Amino acid sequence: MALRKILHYPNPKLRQIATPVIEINHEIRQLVTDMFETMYEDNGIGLAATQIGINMQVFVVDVSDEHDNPIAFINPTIIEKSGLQKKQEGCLSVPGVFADIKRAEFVKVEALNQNGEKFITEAYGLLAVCIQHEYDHLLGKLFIDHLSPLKKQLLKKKLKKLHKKNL
Ligand code: K1U
Ligand code: ZN
Repeated sequence: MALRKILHYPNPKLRQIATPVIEINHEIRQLVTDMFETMYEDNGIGLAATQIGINMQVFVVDVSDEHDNPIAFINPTIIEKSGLQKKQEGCLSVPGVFADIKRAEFVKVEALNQNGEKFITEAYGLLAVCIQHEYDHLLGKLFIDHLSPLKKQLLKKKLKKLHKKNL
């Protein structure tokens, strides 16, 4: 097992569109294991391969308090969504920034697991938010892209200041 380095905004790799996984082999299973380890280490509830510089359609989530509900999604497709909810989001690739984002209340997702088996999951609440957040990462989209142009501008200024402070 190995911890992977998480890329931070504005790294251009975060804007790449992930490509489907062709074969679920030992390398992919190792990637999924490392992604769970990295996500738990950083106190995250989700992590997309894009965030560690790997341009493949893979993300992991676990919104449980006990870290006992890990789910890996390979080549996911959101096949249904409905309703609306507004929840505060953060992102391991945009540290120090939190914002209320509107997302669907319910999603139905089809994907492959680490064993290459197709599964369908239905999610509400925080799990639905997390799945949509990670799915966006695979499309090169960040949660701050959902903000109004004005709010995004203000955030960009804050991020620049934070970046200078940490140099
Ligand atoms: O993709 C990521 O950067 C992980 C991100 C996922 C996420 C958080 C909050 C709402 C939607 C998606 C995080 O885990 S950031 C960590 C965090 O802020 C958080 C942790 C536990 C519960 C709620 C938020
Ligand atoms: Zn994120």
